[in-house]
Amino acid sequence: MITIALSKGRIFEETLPLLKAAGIMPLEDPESSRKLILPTNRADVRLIIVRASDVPTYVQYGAADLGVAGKDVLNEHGGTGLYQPLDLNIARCRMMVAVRDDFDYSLAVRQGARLRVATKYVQTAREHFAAKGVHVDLIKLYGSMELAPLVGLSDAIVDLVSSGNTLKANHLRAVEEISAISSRLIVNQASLKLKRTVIQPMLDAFERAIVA
Ligand code: PRT
Ligand code: MG
Repeated sequence: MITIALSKGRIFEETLPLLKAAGIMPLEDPESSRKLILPTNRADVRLIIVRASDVPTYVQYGAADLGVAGKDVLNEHGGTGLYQPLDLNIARCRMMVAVRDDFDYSLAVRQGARLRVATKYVQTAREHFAAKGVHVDLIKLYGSMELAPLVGLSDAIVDLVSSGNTLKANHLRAVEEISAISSRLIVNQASLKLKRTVIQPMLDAFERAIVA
């Protein structure tokens, strides 16, 4: 049995065509089904539906053989025990630093001010500001980072931006790009060795589908 961990929403939607290219079709839709284990047309392949940030954990411990996770999530997880053979080039966005429209970020940085930064991506933010030599107090949040500067919780946020509409609607602006983000296929290292004859053809099919 091969178990593939996915999160609902954009990752599931954008992974479907790649699964299809590998001949794998889920028999139920996670948006309407309450099942967390979804059978597929292949008796030897099942999908499990987990939170986006939990995908690397399931694969790391071998509870899933494969998974799809954003580079943002992988950077926070650290990648221990994971093989990352393919950039699937899906769920693309950018990791950005953003501030209120009326906050002079470059002045604050020039003056060496200590910045308060709210984010779900503490690891990413710590690395980014350390590399710039900017002193920050990091405040861990679990969502809706855009609110933090509006109510005085922080001077800046580190968050994902795709269309930019959420920033705009909240009178925020992006001031720095930290990195481009896309989702990667991740594979449990032991699974790859033990189940190579089944997993390798899947990887090959995904790779052909990405190029196409
Ligand atoms: O929602 P949940 O708390 O369960 O977890 P999650 O938010 O990590 O999962 P999900 O499914 O929302 O995102 C899964 C993955 O999609 C992320 O790990 C990213 O790699 C990727 N992705 C791509 C994004 C976005 N684009 C994105 N725009 N993840 C989140 N956003 C959010 C962003 O945080 C911000 O609040 O959308 C908002 C901004 O969007 P725009 O279009 O207004 O700029
Ligand atoms: Mg989300």
